[in-house]
Amino acid sequence: MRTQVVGIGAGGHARVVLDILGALPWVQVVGLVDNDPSLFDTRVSGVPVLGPDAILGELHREGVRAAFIGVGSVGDTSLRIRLYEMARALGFEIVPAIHQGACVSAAAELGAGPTVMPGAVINACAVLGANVIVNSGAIVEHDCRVADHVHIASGACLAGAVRVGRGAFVGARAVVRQRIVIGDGAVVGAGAVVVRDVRPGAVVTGVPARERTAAEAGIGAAGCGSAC
Ligand code: JB2
Repeated sequence: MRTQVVGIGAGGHARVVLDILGALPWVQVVGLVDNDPSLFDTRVSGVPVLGPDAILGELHREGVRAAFIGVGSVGDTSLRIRLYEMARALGFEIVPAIHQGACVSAAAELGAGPTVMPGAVINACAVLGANVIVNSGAIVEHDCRVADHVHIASGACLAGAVRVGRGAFVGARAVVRQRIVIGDGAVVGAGAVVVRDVRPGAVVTGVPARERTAAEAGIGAAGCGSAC
């Protein structure tokens, strides 16, 4: 019997996760929830948008016990964290979404609900927490420690034994040198080359990466700007 799954979020990231789950014979995605009313009763990649988050409890009572977090977030991971915690509190298991074209070492450890996109590499003895995204073509090298809710964006590279703190974001094509520590909630901009530890909550961009103010990094109320 297939596992019934609901997706939380119906934007670009959800479409990529649906693509991955569509190839898994044990998964049946029954629908998506999204708080944008203009999406209700539409379809995303052929999957119906059933309504807002408020209907998740009802879906759970009807027997849907698994979910995926379909919101990706760029720069600011707080929405993904909130949605993951909401889904867990309602009793949903978060399904793993690992693309068949990703390369995950048998000696790596992945936490609950990982999202691993096409072409990603997770090498031996890397340890990932819950709700982590390793996006398309990103590399998490051997012995890295990646905490809960981290997003490693497309093409980023964590060299060996890098530590990334809870809810941090590493932007597209960023490179992080061996043994660097990136603090909780920190943001590494796209294309940055990180050669020094990054303190919790800091934003770093550039080559070599330097700490910036939110204004310098183009981060406003809506999250990360072009720097991410
Ligand atoms: O509280 C919410 C909520 N807030 C926003 N609950 C639910 N269920 N959905 C929420 N959303 C919805 O997330 C928005 O209404 C919108 O439909 C969706 C976000 O879609 P968007 O395409 O803007 O972003 P994304 O998070 O799917 O993708 C971003 O992150 C990916 C990792 C994009 O920037 C992608 O390019 C990127 N690859």
